[in-house]
Amino acid sequence: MNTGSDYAANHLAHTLRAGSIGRDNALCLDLHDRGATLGFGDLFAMAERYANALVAQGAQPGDRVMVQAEKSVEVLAVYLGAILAGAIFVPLNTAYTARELEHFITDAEPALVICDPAGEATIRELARGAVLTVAADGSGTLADAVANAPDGFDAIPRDADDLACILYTSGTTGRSKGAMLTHANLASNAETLREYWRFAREDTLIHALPIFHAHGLFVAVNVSLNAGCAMIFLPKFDPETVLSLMPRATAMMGVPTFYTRLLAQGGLRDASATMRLFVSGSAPLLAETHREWTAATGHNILERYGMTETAMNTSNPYEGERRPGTVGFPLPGIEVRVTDPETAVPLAAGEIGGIEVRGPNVFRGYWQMPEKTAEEFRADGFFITGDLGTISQDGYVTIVGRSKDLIISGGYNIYPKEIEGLIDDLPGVIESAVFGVPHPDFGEGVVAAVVAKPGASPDPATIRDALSGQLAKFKQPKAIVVLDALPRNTMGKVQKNTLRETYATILNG
Ligand code: MLC
Ligand code: AMP
Repeated sequence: MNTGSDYAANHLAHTLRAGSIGRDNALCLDLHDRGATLGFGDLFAMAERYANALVAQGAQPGDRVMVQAEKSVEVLAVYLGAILAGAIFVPLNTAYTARELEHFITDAEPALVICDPAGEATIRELARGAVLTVAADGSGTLADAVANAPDGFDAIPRDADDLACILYTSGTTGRSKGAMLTHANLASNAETLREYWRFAREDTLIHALPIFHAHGLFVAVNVSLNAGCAMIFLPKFDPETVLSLMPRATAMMGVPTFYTRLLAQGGLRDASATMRLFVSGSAPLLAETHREWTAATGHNILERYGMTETAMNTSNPYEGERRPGTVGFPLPGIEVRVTDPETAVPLAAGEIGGIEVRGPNVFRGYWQMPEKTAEEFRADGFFITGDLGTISQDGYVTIVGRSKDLIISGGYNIYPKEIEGLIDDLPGVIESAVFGVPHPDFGEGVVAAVVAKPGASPDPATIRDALSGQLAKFKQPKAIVVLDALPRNTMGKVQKNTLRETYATILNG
């Protein structure tokens, strides 16, 4: 079967097929856990059948197709099928609870939700549209729908400015916003990164990231498909498995936790002999980890910087100095500036200010939130990232902090406000402050300081229990301390810096 001949009218599908036209038998996916492989022709034929199944379930162009399911080739086929069908793909973290899902479903109004069989009852209560299931092994009602779907699908025409995906990202208000990414946002970033990082059909990428976020989907999957290279597609990150497969690969993309966990394994120098590129992002990579990795493998990790709203913005160079502690240069075609957060005036090299970005990668805005969108853009089109940084004389961008109250744990973003809101509503609690402190495995970990009402004694175990059904596990505090009062400055503002300093080592042991 030769698919893809008429993807030209669908901007993103065309880009994702570009690397494999005429190479249907070349290896696309090594599904190591299933002991199976797929060629590019197999994957795109599968995607076309999925597109037919999605349409049969009522997914019209512009409709949202939401997925909360374990990583699998079937979920990948839903992504590609949704793009081919002109629908908007909306992936969700599998860790989200029913409380969190309610908001996403109400907000995105999906025509179809695809979920794990275990979550079906909950989703059916929340969703108005069709619901199908898919388990990690591919079984479920989605498989039945696909079995009844015809082969072959003419890609629905989509322009550069049409929406391809909505990715939810939390915010300082505690309410998640849907970032609207267009076909051009994703296609341009895939092509830019493929070229910048020299991805080619000879490559084999270890893919151990989740595919419900920008890193695993827009960077790892889109770049590999655009390059026409193979992926060893793993259900999750397991350091031993990754180490054992490394001799078959040439590249890996990961969050810093991947690198610190692999460093603890040993045997890296031999295992990495065939590798040409290790990319890190989504969270700060400690300069120390960068150096330890170089010492252990002889490879310098290439650190880059991105966001859900913008895909990738900057990258250390492929050739040239990969400077530890920095995120490198603006990618080709993308402008990055550092401005005074109050006046928006661009700052000189070396000065710390707000990082702003403009380019074909920058999203169209937040789904159904025009005012919020307007707040985050300057009049000249630069997007205000909420990250604080500097640009050196020789052009390297360094992220030094965040103006947004955000914790990044193992590459996942956590907004304290959402957790504080839930804790403050618990009986016996006056108020709380949630903050991040160093965590040996996840970089940062969540800590909650709680102030009890007079006479009440909410103990950490009760608070933990109360949060467990409400919040995704990665957001739940790894330590809870009960205080008489929160530290405040003279203006009455809670001093999270003081809390961070006081409890800096609480997650060490
Ligand atoms: C798991 N846990 C976490 C966590 N991941 N807690 C805090 N932060 C995390 N990231 C919880 C588990 O629920 C479990 O709880 C305990 O911690 C130990 O879990 P584990 O089995 O050791 O974790 P594991 O499943 O191995 O996951 C760790 C991980 C994973 C690092 C592999 O978190 C991961 O894949 N992270 C990648 C995230 C990512 O792709 N981010 C990109 C966003 S895009 P308990 O209580 O059961 O013990 C983006 C833009 C950009 O940011 O620039 O890329
Ligand atoms: P998300 O909203 O999940 O897409 O996360 C985006 C945020 O992750 C950015 O705004 C940064 O704060 C952070 N981030 C991404 N890459 C890096 C990096 N290499 N170093 C430091 N922070 C990063």
